Amino acid sequence: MNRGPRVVAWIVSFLPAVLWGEQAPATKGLEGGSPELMVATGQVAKVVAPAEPQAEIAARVKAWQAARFGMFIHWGAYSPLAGEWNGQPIPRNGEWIQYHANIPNDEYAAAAKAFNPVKFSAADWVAVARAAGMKYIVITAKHHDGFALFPSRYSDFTLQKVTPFQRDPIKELADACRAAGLGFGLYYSNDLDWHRSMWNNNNGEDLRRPPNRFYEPAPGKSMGPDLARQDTAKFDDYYRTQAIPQVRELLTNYGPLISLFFDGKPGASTVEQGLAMRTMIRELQPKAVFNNRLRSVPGDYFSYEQRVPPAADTQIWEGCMTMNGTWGFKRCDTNWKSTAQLVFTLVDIVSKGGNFLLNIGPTGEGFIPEASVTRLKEMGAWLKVNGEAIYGAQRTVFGAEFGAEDPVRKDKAGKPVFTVQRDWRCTTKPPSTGSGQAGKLYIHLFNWPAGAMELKGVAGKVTKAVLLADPDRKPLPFQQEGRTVSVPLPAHAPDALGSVLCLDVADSQ
Ligand code: FHN
Repeated sequence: MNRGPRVVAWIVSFLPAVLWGEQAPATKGLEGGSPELMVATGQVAKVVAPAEPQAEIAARVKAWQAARFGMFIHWGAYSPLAGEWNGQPIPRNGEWIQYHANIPNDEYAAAAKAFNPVKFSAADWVAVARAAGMKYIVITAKHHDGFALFPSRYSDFTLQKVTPFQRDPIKELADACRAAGLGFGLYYSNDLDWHRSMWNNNNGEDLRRPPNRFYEPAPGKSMGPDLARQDTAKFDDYYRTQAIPQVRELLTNYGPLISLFFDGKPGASTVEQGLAMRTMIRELQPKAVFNNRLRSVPGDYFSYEQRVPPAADTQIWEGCMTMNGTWGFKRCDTNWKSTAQLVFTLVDIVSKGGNFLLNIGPTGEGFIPEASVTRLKEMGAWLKVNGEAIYGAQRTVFGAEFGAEDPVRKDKAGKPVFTVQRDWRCTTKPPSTGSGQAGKLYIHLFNWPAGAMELKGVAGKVTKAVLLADPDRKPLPFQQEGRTVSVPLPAHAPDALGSVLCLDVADSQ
């Protein structure tokens, strides 16, 4: 990859941005090869264009942040394969089947012909998301395999061109979301496109491995593109003739979008390319937010993946997570997280200032796995009672509830081990100025305290305490001494998934 001069030029001209662009999270707990690790450890030059004015970003993300809970959908040519190739389950994620089974493009395209989801119903998917209490949906318009779910003019590898299925599921889903009052967002794999043969991994030209042999990188090794072998001329051609025109199609043909989830890898695209994308997004979809994974421009929010930061994160962020172990459907992956884990994760994320984008991987016929539907229904029932503590809620005012660094134990990087506490979390709503309406502290209790819940460091005068699970919202007795508040509680938690104690707080004692 001969990006040396271009990267150096950009580093010089954007050095301030590099210093205060997206802060690469500490390397603690980052899996080997993860993009952030590649940047944090200097494997890849970190070059970003200047961020846009923070006030503009804050205004743009407001409605998206208030939504707090969305559905991620990974659906594509990999879905009918169900994580199996030649009758064998592949390693890792279902949507990476072409990579892990090292399937040459022509064979993969032939297999894609079987994708004919005649039973797909956008209305059914939206109904599941609504019942779950989700406020927006983000679906993979094109993943790393290059297969587009939408009828793109800029690729020969689309659902409509290679399968009997002539409908446009992206349009149907966009319309169903709008009819149901849900936000609609799109995922686009901007830097990886195996069908375009611009990466050495799995583009049919990969000489390192015999085709159709299962492949898994060595532990800690990146599964991402081998940037050292990236063909820059091919990549630039792809960006100009496909990535940018396809994103323009998505920004133009599906109505107002709430968000764009890019999935690029650090160092793959240039700042010029990132700026071209950002300019087009701002021009065509001024209200849409996009994440940090264009990589060469900061974006509006940071995407955490499969993990929640140990403490509240000052960035604007969204955590995306699978419900089992794979994004794309994989028949043999029955390692489902419990509803209790998913509710805790939702609360944990919101208490740290983030949005939760929870994934489903529909089957090749277009059905959502029953195990996902069940969990989503149960999350929706919990949110029916406790949603006011999530939607429009902000991060905690405390922080000690997350846990603490161990005074003795160190991790592999020699940093103190963070011991996570899971007893309770706090989400908040500030007093609305002028209306005299009190602020709210929502104390989410996962480990029901014996006797009373005691809170230290409460700034303000508590005027009322109720349990959201109490349909009558009967006021609970409480004592306040300075900044310490104690609320005697009933003997048993009203909700096994998490019970919310709501404190009204006047903003001065
Ligand atoms: O490689 C992809 C993966 O398949 C999935 O789409 C996730 C979702 O955020 N993103 C990449 C892994 O970081």
